[in-house]
Amino acid sequence: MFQKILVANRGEVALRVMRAARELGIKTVAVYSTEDADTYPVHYADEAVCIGPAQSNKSYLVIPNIIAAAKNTGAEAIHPGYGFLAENADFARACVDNDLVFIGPSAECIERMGDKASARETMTACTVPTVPGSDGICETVEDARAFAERVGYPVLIKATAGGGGKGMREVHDPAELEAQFKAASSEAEAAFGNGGVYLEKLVLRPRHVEVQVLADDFGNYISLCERDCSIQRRHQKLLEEAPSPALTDEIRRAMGVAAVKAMRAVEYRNAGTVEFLLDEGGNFYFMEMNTRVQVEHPVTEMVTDTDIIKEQIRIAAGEPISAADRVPFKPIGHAIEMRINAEDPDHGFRPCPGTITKLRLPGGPGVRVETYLQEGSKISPYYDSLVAKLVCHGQDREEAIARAKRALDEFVIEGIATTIPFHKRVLDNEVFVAGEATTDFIETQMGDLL
Ligand code: MV4
Repeated sequence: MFQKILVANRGEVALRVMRAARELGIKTVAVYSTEDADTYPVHYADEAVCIGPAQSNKSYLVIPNIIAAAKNTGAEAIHPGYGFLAENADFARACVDNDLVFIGPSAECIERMGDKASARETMTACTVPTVPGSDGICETVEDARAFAERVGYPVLIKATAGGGGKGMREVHDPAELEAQFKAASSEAEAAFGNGGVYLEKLVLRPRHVEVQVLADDFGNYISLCERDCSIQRRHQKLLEEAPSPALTDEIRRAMGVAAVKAMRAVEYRNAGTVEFLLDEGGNFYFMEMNTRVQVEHPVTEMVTDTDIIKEQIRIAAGEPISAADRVPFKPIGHAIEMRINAEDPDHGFRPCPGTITKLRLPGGPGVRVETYLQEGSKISPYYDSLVAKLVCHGQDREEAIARAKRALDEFVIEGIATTIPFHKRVLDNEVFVAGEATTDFIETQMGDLL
C-alpha cells in the first residue's frame, strides 16, 4: 500500500479522498490555489502545497505544478477527484512518466472513451447495445442524411469530442438536417477544436441510468448496481438515486452484464461508470463511459456498503477489490443524493458566491453530509458551485424520501442562496414520488422555476 498520496482537487471531493486515505493509514498532500488557502481540506491534509492563483487554469489545471508538488513531497500516487484533470489523458500519462501512480484508468482508456464516436464503435463491436445511428463520424451532410433516413427521424447530432450535451442538435424534420448538421459541427469546432459529429436516433423521454463498475489487476470486474440521474438541468445533475426506480431485477441484471462487458472490452482498471439511456419500453443503450469517480458515488456506497474511494486506492496499489467476494451485488434499501449548490433556484440557478454566516448540518440515522464548509467559509466565484451533498438512505424509497425531507428541513445555510428549496419541491412532486421522472422532469414539472 502507498505511504503518501497527493490529492489534485479541492472542496468536498478533496476532503472525501483524504478521509479514505487516512483510514487506509496513508499520509495526504493537498494542493491549493491562493484562493483556497484557508479551506478545511487544506488544513485537514498532512501537508499542503500552493500551486498557483485562483484561476483554475493557473493552479488546479497546471500539470507540471501538480507533478512537482508530488515529487517534492514524496507522494507515490495522485488521486484526481472529479472535474479538473480527472479525465485528462495527458495528466494520467505525465503521472506515469514521473513514476507516480495515477489513481484511475490508463491514459489509453481515457483517450479512447473521450472520443464519443469511437467509444460507440467499440461498444457496437463488443455487442453492448447502442442507439441505432452512424458507425463513426459523419463527414458530410449526405452521410448524415443517409443514416437519418435509415434509422428514421427524429435524430440527434452529437459532437464526438462532446459529452455532457455540448454540440448536440435534435433534427425532427429532414428539411432542418443540413442547417443543424452545420451548426453542430461548427459549435463543436469552436468548443473543442474538433468539428467531428455523429448521428443517433433520438430516444424520446429517456431516463439516465448509469452503472458503477470496479476493475482490478486480477481480472475482477464487478458491478455495484446503478444510479438514476434523470433529474438534471442543462446537463447538470441535481439529484441522484440508487437503485433506479425504473428497473426490474431482470433489466438491472442485464444492464450490469452490459456494463461489465463494456469495461472488459477496453481492459478498464479502477472505478468507472457506464451511462445508459433507458427508453419507455425498458430498452437500454450505451451513451458514454465516465473514466473517473463521480460526484454521485455516495448513493452507490450506501446501497452496496462499499467505500468506492478506498477501493480505487487499493486497486491503484495493485491490491484486489476488497468487495470482490460479495458479488453479485443486490442493492440494500434506497439512497438519494441532493446536490446543494451555491445557486439561486428562484433566479435561473444563478451562482451565489458569498460568506456562510450560519451553518447547521442535518444528522441522525441514514443521513450523510459531504461538505468542506464551516461557519465563516467563503464560497469562491472561481470554482463550481457545489458546496455540499446531502445523501439519505432508507430501507426503501419511501423512507429515503421521508428522511431526505426531514434532513433538508434541518439543514441551515445562511449568507448565500442554495438549491435546498428546489430539492424540497422535487421531493413533494408527484411524478418524482411515483418514480416516474424522465430527463425532461425539470422543464415539464418545475417549469415555473425557469
Ligand atoms: C441522447 C438523448 C436521446 N437520444 N441520445 C445528453 C448528454 C449526453 N450524455 C447524451 N445525452 C442525450 N443523448 C439519444 N440518441 C438524450 C440525451 C439527453 C439527456 C441524457 C441524459 C440526461 C439528460 C439529458 C438531457 C437532454 C438530452
